[in-house]
Formats: sequence, C-alpha cells, structure tokens
Amino acid sequence: MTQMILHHYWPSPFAHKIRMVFGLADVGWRSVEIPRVPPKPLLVPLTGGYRRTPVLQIGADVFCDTQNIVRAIGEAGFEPKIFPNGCEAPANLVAAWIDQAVFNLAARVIITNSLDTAPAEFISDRGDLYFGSGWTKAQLKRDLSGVILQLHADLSMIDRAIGPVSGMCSTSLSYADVAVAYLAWFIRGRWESGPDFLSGFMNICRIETLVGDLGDGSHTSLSAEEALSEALRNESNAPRGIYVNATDLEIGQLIMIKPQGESSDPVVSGLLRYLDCNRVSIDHFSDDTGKIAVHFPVSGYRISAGD
Ligand SMILES: N[C@@H](CCC(=O)N[C@@H](CS)C(=O)NCC(=O)O)C(=O)O
Repeated sequence: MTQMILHHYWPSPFAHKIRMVFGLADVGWRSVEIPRVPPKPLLVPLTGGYRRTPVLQIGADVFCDTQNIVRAIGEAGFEPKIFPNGCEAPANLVAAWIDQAVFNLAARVIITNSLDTAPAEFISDRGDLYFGSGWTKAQLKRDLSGVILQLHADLSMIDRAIGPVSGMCSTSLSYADVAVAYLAWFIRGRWESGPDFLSGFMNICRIETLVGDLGDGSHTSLSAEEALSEALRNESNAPRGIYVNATDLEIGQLIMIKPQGESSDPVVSGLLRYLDCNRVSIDHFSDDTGKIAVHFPVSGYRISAGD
C-alpha cells in the first residue's frame, strides 16, 4: 500500500489528533503542510472544495474529517491498535462527542481570548467557520464565563469517566484516549489559563501525558505538488454501491455534501460512488489530480441531491 499522506499544519488540534493516532498505531506517514486559512489552491483539487484540516490521502483516495480518517487508518490494518479489546463503538462515541460538543466550547474560549491579539484575518475566518455569519466580538465576550462553566462541566464528566487507571474505553490506550489528549493539548497550548484549568482534572492530565509519550509515528515531508502527482498517477479501488436503505439517492447521481450546522464551509458536490451508514464517497475530477474518490463521514454531514 502507498504510504499515507496527511495534509495538515502543525498547530491544528484536529490534525494533532490524527498525528497521535499515528503514534498510537505506530504508522509511518508523509506530511504535506497546508495554509492555516484559505486560499488552499493545492489542497482543494483533492477534496472537491472541502477546506478543513486535516485531510488524509492514500493514492487517489482522499478522506475528509477525522472520524472518517481514523476509520480509513483502521481499515488499512491498524484497527487492533486504535481500538484494543474491540472498543471501537464506545471509543468512536466518546470521540464524536468531544469533537462535536466539547471542542466547540474550547474553541469558543480560545478564540474569545485571542480576539484582540490574533491576526484579524484569522479571527474573521474562524468566527464564520465555527459560529456562523451573525457572530460578534461583543457577544462572544458576554458569553465567555458561561462557556467556561460548560467546558468545566464537560471536562469533569470526562475526568470521572476515565478513572484513575488504564484507558477510558479499554485496558490499554485507544482512540478515545487520543480524543481526550488532543482536547487537553489544545486547551493547554492555546489558552493562557489552560494549564491551570486542566490541573483540576488529574485523570485527563494522566491520559494526556501517556498519549503524548507515544509520539506521532515516523514521518517524512512531501511537497503539495508531489502529493497531487501521486493522486494523478494512481487510481481509486474504493468500492461502489449503496448499502443503506434509508435513502433515495442513486449511484452516479450528483450530490452535495456540507458539514452540519451554521458555518461558512463550502458545499462539495460530486457523483455518488458509495454510501453506507458511516461513509459517503464521490467521484471527483480535476486536471491536477485526474479521477479520484473523495470520502466523507455521514454522521455530522448534510447530504442531499444536487441541482
Ligand atoms: N469535523 C472536522 C473538524 C476539522 C476542523 O474544524 N479543523 C480545523 C483545524 S483544527 C479547521 O479546519 N480549521 C480551518 C482550516 O484549517 O481551514 C474533523 O473532525 O476533521
């Protein structure tokens, strides 16, 4: 199998989650650094327009969103290391809740605290992405203390669920612990009160250290241009078909995909290649990549017929 390529930037917390999964499963990978804000002209030919970070490329297959990326890494033979003792279902549930609910609270706290110090272009981009178009600095500041309370409540729940020994969902570390660790890494590194805030959660800190000690696998650097030509040289062998009853979509039909919720994420469209209850895949073509398959998760995404 061709070695996996992670398109990411080093300060990205979601990318850090995937780098820690590489560490957990001892995966060798290649690193393509992408810009922190659009335009991302050497990334979007691979994704059909999806602009979030990270993205995983395996030849002519491109996986968007970390829940889908982790599934793809598991399918490449690393499942037993990512989900020891068959803990896949509870680990995915924990990670999904952290990604969708708890991460957002942490992002609100961190962005609100950097409103007056981070570059204006960055704040404006992330505000539209995470809070939708109507957000204001004044409202974020008014909401801050309540958001910190919610974050505290969620971290307390996580801390109690971990307990004083072993991992959260298994006797050894799993993807659930990686999800806890990336959240802690984000809060500790990007919020000046983060280390103090986290010091009240001993079990979270224990997991953060254990996962951090695993490192991030071994990687080499690759240019974005080389990654595009790798897509061009390869062909996707990803399956075709519809394996879910609750849909009237058909193979080959134009569909639209967008992350759920109020955000400035662009809509991605393409011809439906595959759909099951976890994954939706489209066929995509660009001059830079040739024919490729782009894969998204179903959970957390709006999928509809294209017009
Ligand atoms: N649900 C997505 C969320 C990814 C996400 O929001 N990533 C942040 C970076 S940590 C992002 O895309 N920020 C905007 C950007 O990089 O352009 C996932 O799990 O991959």
